[in-house]
Amino acid sequence: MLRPRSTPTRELVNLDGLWRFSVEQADRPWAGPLDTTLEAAVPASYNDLFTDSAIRDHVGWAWYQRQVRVPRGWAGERVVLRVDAATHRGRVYVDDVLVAEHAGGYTPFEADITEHVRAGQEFRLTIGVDNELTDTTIPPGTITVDAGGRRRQTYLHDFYNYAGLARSVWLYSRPAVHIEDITIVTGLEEGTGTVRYSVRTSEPAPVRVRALDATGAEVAAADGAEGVLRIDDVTPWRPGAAYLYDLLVEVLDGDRVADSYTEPFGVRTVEVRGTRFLINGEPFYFTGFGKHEDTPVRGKGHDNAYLVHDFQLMDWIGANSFRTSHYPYAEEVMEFADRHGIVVIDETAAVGLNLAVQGGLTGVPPKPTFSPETFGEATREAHARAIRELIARDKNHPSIVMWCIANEPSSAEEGAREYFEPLVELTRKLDPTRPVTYAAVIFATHENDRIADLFDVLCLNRYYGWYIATGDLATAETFLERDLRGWADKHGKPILMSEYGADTMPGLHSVWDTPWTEEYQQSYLEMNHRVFDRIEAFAGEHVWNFADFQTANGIHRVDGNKKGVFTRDRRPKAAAHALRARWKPLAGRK
Ligand code: GCB
Repeated sequence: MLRPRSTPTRELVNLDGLWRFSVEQADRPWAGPLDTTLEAAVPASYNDLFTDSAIRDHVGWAWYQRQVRVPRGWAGERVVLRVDAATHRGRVYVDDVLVAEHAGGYTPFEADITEHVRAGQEFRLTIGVDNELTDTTIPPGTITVDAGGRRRQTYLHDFYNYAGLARSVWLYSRPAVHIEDITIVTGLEEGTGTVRYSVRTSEPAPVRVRALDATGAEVAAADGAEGVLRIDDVTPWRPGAAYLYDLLVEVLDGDRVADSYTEPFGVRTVEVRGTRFLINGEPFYFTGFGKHEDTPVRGKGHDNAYLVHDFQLMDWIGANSFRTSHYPYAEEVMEFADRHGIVVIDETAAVGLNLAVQGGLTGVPPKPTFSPETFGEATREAHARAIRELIARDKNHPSIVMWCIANEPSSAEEGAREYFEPLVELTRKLDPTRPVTYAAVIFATHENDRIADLFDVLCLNRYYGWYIATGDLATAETFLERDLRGWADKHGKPILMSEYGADTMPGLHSVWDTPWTEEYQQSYLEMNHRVFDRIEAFAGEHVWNFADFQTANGIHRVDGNKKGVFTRDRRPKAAAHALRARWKPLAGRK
């Protein structure tokens, strides 16, 4: 799905701002003006905006509404409404008419509303957003009713179930005959870049494409909806040294340009060879974080100030990459990574497909994770849709070098292979060019995991010294090394530590190995690094987490998860300086 852009043939109106808001009309199909005095900011999760816990903990539909005027110059154009994300399910009404419905909280959807609006006139736009998670949503969850009759949402993932319109809403115009999709796949042959492109149009029409370099000069051109462009003396897109070209695509109607759209792209290749992860044929060692979209007040609301600042901090600390744990991030984030040479592992929202975590450290599930009664056919369908929508949205970003299709599924359980095999196949069919991975939970060992061989890279989440051997780093070091060597010896694939971390209260200090202190976080990371450096197959390290983040309440959480190397307001803990000392020089060494 193309991102809405202003082009010579398309106009764009941003609908962010203050919208009327209510959770009162809860489950009623919407009709009519909203009777409320509340206003909610868009983009933002609604949960932390208000002081009312009934809103924060609300389970079900919430309603956003505003008036929108269609620009008067849009007569004769198609009018499209685009919602960047409605978490987790959205319904869009133009006046009283339902025009779109979408499940999946982190991918965009749109509706052609031309038949329901008039250029120059206003209409009432209502967006319903449902935050419910069930066995058949991605991510999954369970709704219970408490003693007081209130509905409660529980879930198997460790971040707060923020909901609402956390990303932008757009109104845009496009011509009747238009470009629907563009796919770009690049290659490098000595000094020449190859750009395989394919353009889907709303109806058969002549297509012309031109590749422009960063100065706007034309470097290649072709006619036709599919083809290969060759760029001589190409400047590749490199980690830390981004270079973007533009693909200018035009649909023609005789001599007239009916539609025009510009898609940026970078020329680079990605490949797994043995235990190496190669970008442009050169070994790449990942340094960085699992992140979250999470800030005070806004929840998961996209914010360009935090975007810029987070990337500044990543640069300061020497991080060359991050994983979009545990859901697709806002498209602004992907575009920023493209422009600044940051490498991304792009993850679906399939987090919590694991009932074994309910068994605590025994790892024994109270009931099977993969079964018709728990996560079965319908869950897998929702998961497949999440993969399709992620790849459809993100396939052209040079920064994205790998798809991560799940975080910590119960991969050692019966049924895991049957569940995952078709999903891996689907991912490869949709994008044969990028490696595929999943992040393996600690209960999945090299001995009992049933799915690792289906994937290209072993991403391991390990917490020795935190959840296991708490406060005993010597034992933790032995356990970790044994665990990692087992995987390395068995699979001969690159290993990336996709999570390792220790909760840390800023300001808490000790001369001993005391969990929660700033010193312990540092010693914990150092212990991990000693082990990584002894293992040949290591291809990278992503600390959990970039910053502290909000979670559901729990006795093991102190106003959220405190494994951040930065606090929630982005101040460094002591470990940040230690990481910086390791990572800054690493770029040249590994
Ligand atoms: C994990 C999860 C992550 C949690 C983290 C933790 O394994 O993937 O979502 O936040 O552990 O801190 O427990």
